[in-house]
Amino acid sequence: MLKKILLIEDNEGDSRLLQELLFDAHPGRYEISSAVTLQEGLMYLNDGEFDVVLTDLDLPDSDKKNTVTYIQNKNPVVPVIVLSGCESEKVAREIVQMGAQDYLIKGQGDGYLISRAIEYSIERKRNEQGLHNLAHYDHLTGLANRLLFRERLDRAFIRADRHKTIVALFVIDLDRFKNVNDTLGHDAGDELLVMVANRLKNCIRAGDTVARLGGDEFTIIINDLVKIEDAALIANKIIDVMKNPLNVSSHDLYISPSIGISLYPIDGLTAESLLKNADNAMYRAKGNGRNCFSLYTSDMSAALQSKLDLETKLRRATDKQEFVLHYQPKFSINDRKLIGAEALIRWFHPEEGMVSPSIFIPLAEEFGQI
Ligand SMILES: Nc1nc2c(ncn2[C@@H]2O[C@H](COP(=O)(O)OP(=O)(O)OP(=O)(O)O)[C@@H](O)[C@H]2O)c(=O)[nH]1
Ligand SMILES: [Mg+2]
Repeated sequence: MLKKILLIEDNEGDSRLLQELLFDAHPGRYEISSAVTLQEGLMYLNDGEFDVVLTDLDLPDSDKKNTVTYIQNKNPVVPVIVLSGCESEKVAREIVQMGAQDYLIKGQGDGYLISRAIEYSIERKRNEQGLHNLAHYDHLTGLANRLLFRERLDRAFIRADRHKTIVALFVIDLDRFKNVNDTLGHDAGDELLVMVANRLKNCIRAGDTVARLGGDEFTIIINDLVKIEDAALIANKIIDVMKNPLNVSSHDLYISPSIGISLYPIDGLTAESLLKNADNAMYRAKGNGRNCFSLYTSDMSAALQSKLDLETKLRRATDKQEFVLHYQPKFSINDRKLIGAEALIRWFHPEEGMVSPSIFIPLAEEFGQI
């Protein structure tokens, strides 16, 4: 199969020799584009697809060590082989350690050896890429996983600082997803997660990231937001696209999302705080009846905190026997007799006194303590 090579070499003689050696060894196997400066090489990488880049280390517009970094920044998937004089072999070896796939010493070896280095580099890069994918992508949906999500989020912060824009972080959890697993099985659940992933991908622009953090929980990083309102627009778009049924195992399923949103730098400056806040907002969306979104507000953590405190106290209250029953007698008006009593539960808290049932009953219900 024809392989496309980008050769970046400022010495015309070296460039011609290498092309001739490759041609003699394997006529017609390689198509070579040649550039004489790094800038020209990077332009080639912009415009076309290459199977491999061969680059000289001593280019007029670059220093030895940065050449490969520039190439990899432009195209992270293309394998790179460095060409060095024998006096720079040590540097060449270091550069391979930094991420180039191989090096060749000019004037050593024939076309067969160069060809072998090329094939081997392509193979090696493919393996590296495979390992990279395994480590960075969710195997079920193909979305970014938690690791890549964190890398992208850090990059989004830097970008937002530079451009004075906002990053929106969405945490999306599917509503009652357990029902799908329980009624149609885990495989159907998996199938549904893949379809949801594809729909989410369609809601965002190329520079944004959708990730699956695990289970039925997804996140989206939206870059370059100018107005906060735009985050709400995108959230509504997601809710809308999820309204159409998904066909899983010949069933039409309806699944809705609950979305929590936090914004950088307004709601937090670190990945942890932003994620925690988006999570809290997502729980509020669940609490508001699901299939909706909620923007994080700073009072939310205070409200949430006092709710969590109350939950803890409520759990201990049973052990400490802080609940008391008050009996309200029932009289029959007709025969003026006591005919029974209603038992009313009261929470007598040692510090806070009598806590109203209108506060603790809904909480106890929510926490499954009733
Ligand atoms: N099919 C499938 N199910 C998963 C996977 N990972 C987690 N789950 C299930 O996803 C469900 C997620 O549950 P939750 O989000 O807590 O609950 P839910 O039923 O969606 O209800 P709410 O989120 O509260 O609306 C659990 O039942 C998990 O067992 C997976 O990879 N595949
Ligand atoms: Mg869920």
